[in-house]
Amino acid sequence: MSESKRAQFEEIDTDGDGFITADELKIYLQQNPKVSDANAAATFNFADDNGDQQISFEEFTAFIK
Ligand SMILES: [Ca+2]
Ligand SMILES: [Ca+2]
Repeated sequence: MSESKRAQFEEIDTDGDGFITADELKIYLQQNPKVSDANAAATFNFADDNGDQQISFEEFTAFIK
């Protein structure tokens, strides 16, 4: 369970720095062309619980559970 979340997190975190940025999330979401820039940004802001413009693994797991 947590293993698959980690794998998904690492798939989105393309530069491997341990945080997902808005650009990384947008690129991931737009693999599905139905996701607009605005929706990607809204998803990012929702997941970024502490507002530091990065999604940590902790925030990510809270977001997708
Ligand atoms: Ca990253
Ligand atoms: Ca954050």
